[in-house]
Amino acid sequence: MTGDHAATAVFAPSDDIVDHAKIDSAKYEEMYKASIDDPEAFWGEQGKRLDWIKPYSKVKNTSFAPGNVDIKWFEDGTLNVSANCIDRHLKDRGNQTAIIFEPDDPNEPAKYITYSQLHVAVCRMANVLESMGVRKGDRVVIYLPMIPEAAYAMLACARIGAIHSIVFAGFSPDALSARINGCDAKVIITADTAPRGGRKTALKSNADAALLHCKDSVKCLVVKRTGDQTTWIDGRDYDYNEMALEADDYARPAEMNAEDPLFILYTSGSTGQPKGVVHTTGGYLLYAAMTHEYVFDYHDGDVFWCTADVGWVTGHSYIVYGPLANGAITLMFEGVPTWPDASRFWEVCEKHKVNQFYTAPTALRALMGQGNAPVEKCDLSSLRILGTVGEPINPEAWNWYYNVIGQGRCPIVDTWWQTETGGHMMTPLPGAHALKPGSAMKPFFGVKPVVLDPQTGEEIHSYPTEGVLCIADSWPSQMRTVWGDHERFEKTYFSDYKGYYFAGDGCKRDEDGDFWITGRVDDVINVSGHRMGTAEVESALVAHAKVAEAAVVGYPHEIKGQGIYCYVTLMNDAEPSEELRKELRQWVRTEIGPIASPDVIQWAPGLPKTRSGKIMRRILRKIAENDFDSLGDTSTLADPSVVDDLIENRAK
Ligand code: 6R9
Repeated sequence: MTGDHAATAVFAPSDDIVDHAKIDSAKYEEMYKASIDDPEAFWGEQGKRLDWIKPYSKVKNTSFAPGNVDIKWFEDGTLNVSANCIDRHLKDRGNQTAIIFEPDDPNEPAKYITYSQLHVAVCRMANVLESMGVRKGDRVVIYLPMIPEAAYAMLACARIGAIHSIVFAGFSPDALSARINGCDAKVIITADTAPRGGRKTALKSNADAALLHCKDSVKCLVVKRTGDQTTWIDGRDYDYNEMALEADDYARPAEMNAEDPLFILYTSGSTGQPKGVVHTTGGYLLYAAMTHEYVFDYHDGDVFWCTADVGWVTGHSYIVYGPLANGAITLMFEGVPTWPDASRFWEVCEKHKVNQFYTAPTALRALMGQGNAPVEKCDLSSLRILGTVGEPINPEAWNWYYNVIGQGRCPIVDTWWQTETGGHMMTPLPGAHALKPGSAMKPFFGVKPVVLDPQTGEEIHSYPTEGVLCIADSWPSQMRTVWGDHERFEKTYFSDYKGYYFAGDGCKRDEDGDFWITGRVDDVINVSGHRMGTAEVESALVAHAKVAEAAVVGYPHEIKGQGIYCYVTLMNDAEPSEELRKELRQWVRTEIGPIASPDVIQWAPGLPKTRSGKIMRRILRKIAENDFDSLGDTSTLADPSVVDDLIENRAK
């Protein structure tokens, strides 16, 4: 991932893509310049995408000043998010599908929920919540699988002005109770049990276990997904399906200030307990809608599929809020990519004629390891735009995605952003940019990325260059605070580099001014005085035909300062051997250079990943350091047992 790469591989969009696109390169330049030269005018105009109850007269009032970080957008305007995502579409597209629900089991029929049906379902859920005592400003925790009721619940909260906090359905009871207590929720919404990959998660019993550690007053609203038997506590547990039948099918949307919180989403940082990231109403929705339209070049009638879970920010912005604000057709998938087999994603694309497909590199690498046969049996001709999010994508996965999935026809938007940023920050636009595999390319409108020298904190203006990635000014969907702890907000994001939002990522800016995210800066290793992105070594390793996945960390090395420790997952048909180890070492030396020569290669049948698919390098670093006593919390891993295996087989 260097400037050299950038110079050799460039993929310009086809004429078809450019002709169809809402934004071409001239338009991008013009709009980007306008957004930076005069943010007030630019966002004042863009704000008209939303329906306001009371229009705003002020647009931007933001400060990153040390000790006084304060972010407000459209501060005197009022609106309602659910009215913007539903009611305003009823006149023209009441009978159009809003949500396609594809269940875990391919033999269970899909559901097509129109905007009119969505309206009724959301109003009913809003009335159910009100009848349980939920009022404007109250917090509601949502612990649901990927079923339409998850979207109803989010929008029902928005409708009455309650603040939702979604906890990913894969989290444990402990994580759940910590979040219920952290935001002092009045109600938690869950389901009986949740099918996923042919198995079932006992959500209600997890909620029961969590609620043992919460205030007695917390109520539990239970959605029926499978009809499985669950324990029931009268007075605490409420039956959603029964109550919804009785509930009125209209609820008036509450008038909310643009700066009223819409949701809290807990996310982990490099230190301490997870933080409650707070997003507000007006700026967030506007930015989610605008990025959804332009980044995916969404046109009316397109079928958009984001494979994330609503428990992560990607699901919030690009399954629910962005698409629905645009009157789009959004697909919600309950299952996993590899069940019943590795063609599931592609079968769903064929079945629903998906036009935009948005997923994570980790899923692509896993599927790539299964070969091309599962893809080739499906008709993927409906696909027009592909997207990735969550981590840097290595060129091999990128090429596979581009050539095998997109058949060389579909631009890939590599979208760099964070829970904290609410929406895409850097990404190519399909009709505007020639792609470079692995580069997030250019800032979205209104985003001012800067590269700082990590030692001096000074802005680096020349390029090619490398440094820490910061954002110099506010954008509408920026997080506003950490729930209940504004000081932590300032300390985490604004204290290392004063006057800037510090994202925690490092980046390169190549000779064309295009950005390459190199990963979290805490993942940077320093080998014999050479700084290296662990992602670079990983990328080299996975470029080898026998490697499915790799994670690289630094570990203390007597002579070099830090050595390079590689965890390598081989392809199904490859056998670990001493020869292969040598071959891989030589391979990396040839790919990057002798300074990147791996010191240790450990075979890893599995890597410790969070349930959103991020490799937990913190744990891998500890294992590499032989420090097994301070692995920290492993309960949030998708499969905690891989850690035991890695420890047992730690390379000597
Ligand atoms: C949306 C999301 C944020 C962190 C971020 C960065 C990494 C996300 C990326 C990417 C390289 C991309 N990240 N997208 N790195 N290229 N396209 O993932 O939010 O879960 O908060 O993670 O993910 O390191 O700082 P979140």
